[in-house]
Parts: sequence; C-alpha cells; structure tokens
Amino acid sequence: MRRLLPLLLLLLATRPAAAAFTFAGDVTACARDGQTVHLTLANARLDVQVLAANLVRFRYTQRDRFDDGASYAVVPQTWAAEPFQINDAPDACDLTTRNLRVHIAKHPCRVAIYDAAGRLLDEDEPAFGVAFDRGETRCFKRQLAGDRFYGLGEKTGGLDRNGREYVMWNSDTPAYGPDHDPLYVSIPFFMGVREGRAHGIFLDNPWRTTFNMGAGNDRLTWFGAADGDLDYYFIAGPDPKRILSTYTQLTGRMQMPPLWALGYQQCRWSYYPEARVREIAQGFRSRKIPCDALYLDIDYMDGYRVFTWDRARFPDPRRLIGNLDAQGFKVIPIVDPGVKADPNYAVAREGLARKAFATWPDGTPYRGEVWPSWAYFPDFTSPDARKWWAANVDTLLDVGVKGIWNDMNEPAVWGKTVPDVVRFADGDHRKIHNVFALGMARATHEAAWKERPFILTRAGFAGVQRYAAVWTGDNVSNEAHLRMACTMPQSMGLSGLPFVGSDVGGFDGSPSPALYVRWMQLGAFTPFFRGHSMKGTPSKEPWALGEDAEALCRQAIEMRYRLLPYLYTVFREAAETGVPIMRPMFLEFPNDPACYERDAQTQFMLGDALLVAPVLSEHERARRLYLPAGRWLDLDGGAVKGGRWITVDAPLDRIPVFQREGTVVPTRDVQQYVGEKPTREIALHAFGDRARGVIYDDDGSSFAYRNGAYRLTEVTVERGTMRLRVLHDGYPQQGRYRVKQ
Ligand code: MIG
Repeated sequence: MRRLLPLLLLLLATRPAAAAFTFAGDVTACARDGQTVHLTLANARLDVQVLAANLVRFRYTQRDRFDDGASYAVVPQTWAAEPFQINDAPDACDLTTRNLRVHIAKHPCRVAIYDAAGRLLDEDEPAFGVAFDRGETRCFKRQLAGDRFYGLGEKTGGLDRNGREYVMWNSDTPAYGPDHDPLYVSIPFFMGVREGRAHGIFLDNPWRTTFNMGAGNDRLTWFGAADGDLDYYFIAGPDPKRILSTYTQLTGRMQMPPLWALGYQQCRWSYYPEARVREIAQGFRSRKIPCDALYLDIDYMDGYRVFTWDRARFPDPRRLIGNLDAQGFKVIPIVDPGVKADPNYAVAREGLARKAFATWPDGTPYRGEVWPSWAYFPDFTSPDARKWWAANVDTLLDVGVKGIWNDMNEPAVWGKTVPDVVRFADGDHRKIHNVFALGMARATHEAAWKERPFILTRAGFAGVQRYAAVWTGDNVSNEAHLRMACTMPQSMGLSGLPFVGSDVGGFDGSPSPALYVRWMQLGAFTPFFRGHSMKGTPSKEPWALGEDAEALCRQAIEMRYRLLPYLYTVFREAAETGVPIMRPMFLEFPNDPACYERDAQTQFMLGDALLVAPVLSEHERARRLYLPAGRWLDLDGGAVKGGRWITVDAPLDRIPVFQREGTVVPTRDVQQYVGEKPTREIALHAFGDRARGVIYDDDGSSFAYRNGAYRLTEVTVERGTMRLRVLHDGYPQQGRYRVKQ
C-alpha cells in the first residue's frame, strides 16, 4: 500500500484536468487608442470600441491576438469618430458617450452599461462575467425580474425568448415542431427590454453559438460561442426601432425588391412539365386571381443537376419564360448548392478545375449526398468560387428568369451534416457552416442582374437581408403552424430581416378549406406572400379547395393588390431604416405594457398605420384583440375607441384590420399582376381630423431609384382637405390622388 501511494499520486497529477471554465480575471492594464480602449485581463484581452453614441463593441479573446479576417455579417464601413470621455481609475475604467456610460470594474473585470440618465441597461453577472473553456467562450449577464428578451431571428415559440436556450446552427428541419430549435437561419442578435427601455446585443460570431435567456435558472442569462472571439456589439435604444436601425446600420439593410415581388407568388414541388406550368398560369388568369410569380422546384432540372434543364419536360425554357412574362408571370427556379459529382456534367467539371469546392483536409473535394446523389459543395467564402457561381446564375438570368430560390443551403446533406473537418477558404466547416447560405446568397446577388434581384433563401445568417428574402421552411398544414406563420416572421423582423413569410396553406399536409383561407388571409399581410406545397400532398392553389375558399382567397389576394402603394412605401421605409414591415405591437407602442402580452403577439402592425389581427384558427369566428390608446378605424366598420381589448366578429370572409388615427393609407385598383394597368388613381384613405402619410413610388424594377429616380410625396389631410407636398421629385407622379374618408 505504501508503495502504491506515490504511484497513485502520480496518476492523479497526470490525469487531465476536468473541464472547467477559466474566468477572465482582473484588469491589469488599460490604454486608449483612438476609439478603442485596450484592456489586458489576467486571462484574456478585451478591446472596447466606441462606434457611435449608442453603439459599443466588446471583443474578448483568451489568445494572444484577436481573430483576423473580416466579419461576414458586419458591412465594412468607416464610422465617424464619436467623441467619448475615458476616466481610468484604479478600480474601474469608465467610458462615457452622449448616450451611455460603460463602467468596467477591474477587480475582477465586469462590464455594466448605463444610459445618460444613469439607469442600468445591462451588466455582467457579478460573480462570473466572461469565461473560457479551451475554444469556447461565454458571457454571463445578470438577469433581473421583468427583463424580457426578443429577437434571435427564426425561432419557434412566442416572441419573448425568456426561459429558453437557443442554438444557432443552420438546420434542415422538415415539419419542425412548435418548440423545435435550431431551424434554418442563425441571427445571433437579441433585444432586452427592461421597464420599457430596450437595448440590443449582437454576437458577431459564425461558429455554433448559444443563447441562454434564463433557461434552467433564475439568476443569469448567457451567450457564447463554440470558438472564435467573443465579439459582441451593445446597442442602446431605448426605442426598439432605434436599435433595429443601428443593428442594420451594422449588418446592412434590404435593398428595394422589384415591385412584383410584393405580389402573390405560387409554388409547388413541382410544377412540370411546361404544359402544367402554363395550365397553372392560365388557372390564375381565367379565374381572375392576381398572381405575379411562378416557381420551378427541383424537377425542372436534368437529374437535379443545378444550372441545367430537363429538356423532355422543358424543351424551350426561354420561350416558356417569355410567354409567361407576356402574361405577367415572373419565373423563379430553385437552385440548390450541391453540384452533382458527375464527370459528364460541365458544371461539376468546371468547379473542380477552378477548385471552387470545399475539400477534405487532404485536398480532395468533399462529397455529400443530396437530391442529385453525391455532390460537391461550392466554397462561397472564396471570391473566385463566388464569381464562378454568379456566372452560372447568369445562364439562368439569360433565359429570362427574374428571381432565384436558394434551398438546402444550411447546407443540408442526407444523413446529418457536413463533417467538421471539411475545409473552406476561410476555415473548416465548424466556422463556415452558419455563413454558407449567406455566401451563397451573396454569390447569387453578385450575378449580372439587369433588374433588381429577387432572391429567396431558406438558410441565412445575420446580414442576409442585404441579399435575400427568407421563408420559414417546411411548415405543416395545421393551426400550430398557422400561428407560427404569424409570430416567426415578426421575430425575424425584430432581427433585421424584413422580407419574410411562410408557406401559405402549409407545405406538408392537407389543410381544410377554412384553414387554407385563414392562412391566405394572414399571408396577404405578410411581407413575402407565397403559396407552396410538398410533393405528394393535394393541390393547394387558391382554387383547389372548393369554390367558397376560392372566392375568399381571391378577396384576400385582391386586398393585397389594393394595398400595394402602401406596402411599397413600407418596404421603402424598411430599406431605408431597417425597421421591419410586419411589426410586433410593442415596436410601434413600446410604452404600452399590453403590447408585450402573449395574446398581443398574434396581431401585428403592417407599417405604422394598419393593425392586423388575423384569425389563426379554422373554427373560430371571432377574434379578441388589443387596440392601443387612440381611435382606430375598423376597415369593415366604423371608428373604435382603443386602449382596450375588444372582441370582434370574424366570419370566414373577414380579416380584422384597423387603421390608426392620424394616418393616411394609399391604395389603388386591383390588377391581375404588377404593371398590368397604369395607375389611374391613388385613393388616400385618411382617418382622423388630421392625418398624415407618405407615398413612395419609383419604376418598380430598375436600379434608377438609387440615383434619385423616385418620388416621395407627403400627404396631409385636414377635415377633408388634402395637401400634397413633394418631398422628392425624381419620378413622375402616377395617376391622380383622391381623398377617401
Ligand atoms: O428536401 O425542393 O424547403 O420548399 O419544395 C426537400 C424540394 C427540398 C425543401 C424546401 C421546399 C422544397 C423542397 N426542398
């Protein structure tokens, strides 16, 4: 025994240490260099950079230096040097801007952020702060009773994120359940709201990240990444709209889409052969149901080879697309990232020759199995590969397609996920996975578009709004998903993605006519409005569920087309400011506690003038909803007093929509597609003794608006008398304006 003891001790000493976090420790040095304060910590380094009065970047690393390489999410830009004071005392270092004070306690290092009035906005958990475990990082924040969290993009559940833990790892999740996480898109950005004052935190890290919003404990929240710098931006509000505007100043904003992309779009897996596509087009026109776009899902390709056509099904794509265009339909084909590993296929050969694909560490191209069977995956982090991809997209644009639909870009592979060791120019799969789709959308955007691009993507990362609209993937024809089709796009809007929507009718399954109608009624008010359905499910075109449903769908779609002048103006506002199109109630009314309630999350504002309370049930024929203070105009009735919950009748032919007092909503007559008829008249619906609104207009498709070729008109109405003021006169006025009260 005595002889065994030293051996035992030796064994204990050489046993690897149990996994444990190392905390950042004391601040040992602090030095200002322009906008940045460099802090040396016992076990890490921290750079604090003041970018704007309400925007401060915190970057921690436990390594010798910070990660190099540009951010995928943040738009390169020069920030004007925002003045700030620094007060470096033995126990703490304080940075003061016009809007906030960053207090960094030194023993140990803890960050607390106050507004200009000295109110605490956010602080590190006093006992923990920032910690590391090998590559992993964590930032612990103190949680106070009453804190609410929003954002994180495409997430299930209600809008508030409290009490759950969320992961960012883009995942192909067909028929996801109402609690499932993670889904297709990763937006590592959230807002915290404390006593009506909001702040935002954006963790700029593409690795697998985790956000614990108080799950499993009553003490703290934390966020962290599997590797890479702990690089986060703190954004002060207090107005949540201001946070979104700053967040999108960082990560970019949606560019104006073509106007037709605001119309109704029809998809199915899949419409083929071309005669079937023509039949669908005819189906819309003969029934006078407006529609602007038809999609081609994977069966248009030759054996799922991207950038090819199945010539038996589609003998002359250019002619088909031209004919459809003449009828007012844009054609949008799907493009998946996997390139079939087939030596007789030019795209695969070219990609190999240009070394455009991700590889194994031994340099051989990686192959994963997807629709075309074994396939190579483009390395969208390589500028050269992006260029090559864009040139391939050009071949589709050349035959006349007006939009591109990117799917399977998580990237999805049968069997699970791309192996971690697979290499891209910028790093291995663990680092690149979440930004794969962002790179694909970027490459697609870099193609030679002659008109404004319309790109639809399933997966994405923070910043994807610069390139693409996003839909919420493979939902199901049931009420739980109908509800999600209302809340998820709102959450995405709260996370910088304004152009969003869900498959109308549900992708998988077979809705009852009533469920389908309710879905269409919701869809008519979501930014992206597309019906879609899965292979093997019954037809889900607006006429496929019987005559009654057809009439009600037509009504909803016609409503959408009437609202286009208003909607286009709201799109413009989103493109200019980053404020979403479909807005959670609290975004418009941040000081009204009722607007944060769960029940208020199934209604929303479309722009600042319309309150939409869709019926998210196939059986209910009434709707309880909240009207904030002030008067509201029931579009199917008269004025209603707000500041209270009301219940309204909602038979199957009614969508409860209310106009806010003091606003003006421009509408036009119904067209079967955008551009079918010239605008003869814009009706201005003013509500209130005094009302104000703006109308944005441009040619709807070219890039000329960027050089000022647009018209912005302010309308004020006072007791029936209208006054127009042209704020920007770069495009001729369409039609005449007429007040409707
Ligand atoms: O493995 O292209 O979410 O919209 O119809 C399924 C076929 C692949 C998933 C998309 C869906 C699309 C389908 N795709």
